[in-house]
Amino acid sequence: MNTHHSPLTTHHEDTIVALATPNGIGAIAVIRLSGLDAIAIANSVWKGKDLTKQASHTIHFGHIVDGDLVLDEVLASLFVAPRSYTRENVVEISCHASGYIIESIIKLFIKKGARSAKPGEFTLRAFLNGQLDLSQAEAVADLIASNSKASQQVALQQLRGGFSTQLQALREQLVNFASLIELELDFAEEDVEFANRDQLKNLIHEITKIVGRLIQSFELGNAIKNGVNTVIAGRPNAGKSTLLNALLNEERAIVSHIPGTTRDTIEEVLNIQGINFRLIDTAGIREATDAIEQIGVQRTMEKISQSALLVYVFDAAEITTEELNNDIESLQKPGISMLLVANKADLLTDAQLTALPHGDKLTIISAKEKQHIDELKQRIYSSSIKDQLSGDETMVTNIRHLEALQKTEEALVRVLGGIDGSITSDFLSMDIKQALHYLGEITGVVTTDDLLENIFSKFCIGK
Ligand SMILES: Nc1nc2c(ncn2[C@@H]2O[C@H](COP(=O)(O)OP(=O)(O)OP(=O)(O)O)[C@@H](O)[C@H]2O)c(=O)[nH]1
Ligand SMILES: [Mg+2]
Repeated sequence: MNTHHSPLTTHHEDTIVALATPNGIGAIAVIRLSGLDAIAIANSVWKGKDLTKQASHTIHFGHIVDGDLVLDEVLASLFVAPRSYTRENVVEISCHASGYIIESIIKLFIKKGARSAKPGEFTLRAFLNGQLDLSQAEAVADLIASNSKASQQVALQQLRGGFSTQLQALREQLVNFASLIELELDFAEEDVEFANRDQLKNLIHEITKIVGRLIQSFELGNAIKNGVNTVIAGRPNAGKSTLLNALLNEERAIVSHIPGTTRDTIEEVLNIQGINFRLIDTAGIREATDAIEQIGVQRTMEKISQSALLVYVFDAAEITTEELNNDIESLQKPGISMLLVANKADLLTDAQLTALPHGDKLTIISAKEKQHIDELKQRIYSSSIKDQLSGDETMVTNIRHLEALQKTEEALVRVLGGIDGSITSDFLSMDIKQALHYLGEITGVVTTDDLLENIFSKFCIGK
């Protein structure tokens, strides 16, 4: 375990190179060089102004040449250390995006002393050089992967500092206490207390409150980042597939009057107000009539148990009150919200409509006639996103952060218990150190090579 920045596998003296834009044909491609020799290496294959004599944050037109051979007409953007993403010298070459040109230029840079960058190595260097803390570096990957307005906003918020600034400040205060308590250990015989126990308790309460709030935010944060698993289930012929199609506004699933039409699950993403809902249409639940249908029903039950939201659809013209109540009772699971959808309202008389059990859990629709579909969408949204999204709140979206926060919380509970139970300073000190350790893991004050490897290997090359 290293405290503070681990040297990891990056060798700082190396200058690294990679394509920063997607592979394939396009208008332009950007090749990025970072490291001590980045500017010198670019200059050694450059026909144009002397790049080593230019100011930071300037762009230059010129040619990349291999001896007498001109490879391309390009633009070179210069970022002189430490004013760059990695805090090293960085040159970005914008060339024509032909696979051949890109490969030739990268090969040329390697011939002149650069080496291929590993996945995430630019961002790793940004972290190791103190440009970003670890949670910010992770936010870079989240931002690239973001596929909805909400997930982009949350990632951007984290990239801008998010909760790490807040945690860092609290952590520093806790460090102070830890050192005072350490001092007490040195004077063990004299039975003195340098660290005021009441102040310590107040601080722990404050941190616990913030940590607790962050842990709570994960449910929503995770929904924003990964989408909400939403299962559409019910009896055969209830109109589940018709509903899926109506929600997507597309004939995605096969619909027929034959019960047992859907056998395998069908998944599609529906974006409602910036949040992705992963809709899963399932096989109708009943005593299966053949082996394949039986597998389908099993799969339905599995999908329900993995979902956050269950949209239970019933044929309002057919179902009996008893059947309805049985279904609701057997499908209700802790941790899964359930919405009731009475379908085929177009077939009902006014008297039948009013006889339905009204309430904010029940939505009456006609999937076939596309009636009240928007109302259902609104309910799907508000059943998962209870709080208003303001766009600037700090939210935990990362399971690694969640786990570190939970361990911090556990350690803090032990510290509080320790103060109240008047345990000795050395045990108190140990629990505080644990809390500090887990808090530090989030921002990367405490890292291991494995942890960094794990995080950055998931990045793409060139980032
Ligand atoms: N009148 C009316 N018919 C509907 C409505 N929704 C669905 N149906 C009809 O009900 C039948 C069954 O619809 P599906 O969407 O295939 O039902 P399902 O729940 O997916 O059925 P399985 O896949 O077999 O479990 C079809 O003939 C649909 O046209 C509706 O709102 N009104
Ligand atoms: Mg179906």
